[in-house]
Amino acid sequence: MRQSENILLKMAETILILGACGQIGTELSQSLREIHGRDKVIASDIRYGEDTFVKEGPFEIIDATDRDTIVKVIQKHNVSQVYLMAAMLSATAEKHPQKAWDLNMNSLLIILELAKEKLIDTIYWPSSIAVFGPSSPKVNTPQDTIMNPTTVYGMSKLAGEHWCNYYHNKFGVDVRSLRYPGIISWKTKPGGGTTDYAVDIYFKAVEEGKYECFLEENTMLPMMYMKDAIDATINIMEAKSEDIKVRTSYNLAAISFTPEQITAEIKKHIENFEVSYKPDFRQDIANSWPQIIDDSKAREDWNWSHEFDLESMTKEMLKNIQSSMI
Ligand code: AKB
Repeated sequence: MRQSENILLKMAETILILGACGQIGTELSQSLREIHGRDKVIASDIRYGEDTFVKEGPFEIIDATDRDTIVKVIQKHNVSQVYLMAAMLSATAEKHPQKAWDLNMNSLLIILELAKEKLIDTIYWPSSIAVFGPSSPKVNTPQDTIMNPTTVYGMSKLAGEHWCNYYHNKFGVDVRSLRYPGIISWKTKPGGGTTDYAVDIYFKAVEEGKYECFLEENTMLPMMYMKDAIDATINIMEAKSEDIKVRTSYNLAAISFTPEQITAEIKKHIENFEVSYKPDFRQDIANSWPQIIDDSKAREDWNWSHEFDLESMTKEMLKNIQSSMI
């Protein structure tokens, strides 16, 4: 099948997004509505979020662990594709381990079962760099390597990846996944992650001219601007099934930097910006993660490439935060 035919087929799909009011879900809903049409994308979350744009189209209240409601909504709207974006992130999950495990695992198993039962055709489920642990190589972390995550979030994502692979191999479920790095955006703030500092720092730079960072100045982590994350997500979902050779989850990378490096970049625009450091429990989480990810497999298999570096992302972030304050 030609790529254009493949895209046309995909555009005929009705999509359900679980967790549409979260940081990535918000912008993903918007982008998918631009591609597929407003009424073809059903946004949903456990409660109404603050942003109005996800609700500029069909919206349903859904708890991602409530199978009956999910089935009703799928049948009501004739849904064929599900993006499962609901999850508890690394820092919050360390405070509520059992709850995090239940949410992150049960929601995935429900959706995988629905695909096995042929109620839906395709699933997108995000994994994370958190699947790696202290014994994984820190630099150019390969697609396949020692993993051993030490956080509940990482454990749930690694187990989830293997469930995806299992359902694909055993039942032919078309599930696709990316290991997101820290995602940086200005429309909706993240909540409960270890990489969240890299979003907060921009807001505090514009709003207060100072920031207290919860990670040490030399902690390097993999990051990505939201536009690249959305493009990657849409690209992997539009790729031909036979090009998706990894059915656990693909390494995905763009930039890596430390708090000190992002501060220096912000200071090029806001000279008097001051940052102090007060590391907390999130430092241990960050120390257990890779610094630079090797995503060559995604680049080879479905032509992934990123656009934004630290300099261009910083310009975009500061410009957009400043204009949203007017
Ligand atoms: C987190 O910090 O928990 C997330 C992630 C890297 O998956 N942003």
